[in-house]
Amino acid sequence: MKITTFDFEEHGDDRGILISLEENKNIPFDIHRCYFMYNTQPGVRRGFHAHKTLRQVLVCVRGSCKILLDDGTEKQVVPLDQPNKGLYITANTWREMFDFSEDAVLMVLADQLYDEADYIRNYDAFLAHVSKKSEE
Ligand code: T46
Repeated sequence: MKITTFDFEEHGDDRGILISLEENKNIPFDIHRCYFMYNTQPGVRRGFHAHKTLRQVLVCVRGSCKILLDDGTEKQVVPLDQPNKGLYITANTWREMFDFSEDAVLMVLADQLYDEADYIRNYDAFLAHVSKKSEE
């Protein structure tokens, strides 16, 4: 499975560091939504779904967490532990987020507005979906 991560340019000086995220520049799509999760409780695992079309970039802007990606054939775990690192997740990829540090803030930039119809929340339905896609 091909994993795409980004190392965002840091604009640092003696005041600190600033990172800028811009659509179709260092983010590979038009940004239509931004959401973030924090105060994630110990031991929590979130996600457990894929998207039919949504593309997203995940950035753990504070603290750390891990992302499991699964394309239906292979699984890989990507640690997110630096605010200058982005993980690109395209459609048809099952994801689970876990191992959140107490201070973790996971920010997500998405190319579409929230649409529950784009979610595949059942793992067997996900496997059937990717298998059908590979036959097309
Ligand atoms: C994803 C991973 C990385 C909204 O009302 N608007 C939104 O934009 C989002 C993302 C969620 N919600 C509502 C829907 C649920 O009632 O917030 C609640 C929690 O959402 P969910 O259980 O889907 O959260 P996660 O952490 O399992 O998944 C989220 C995104 O939904 C998903 O697209 O890829 O983060």
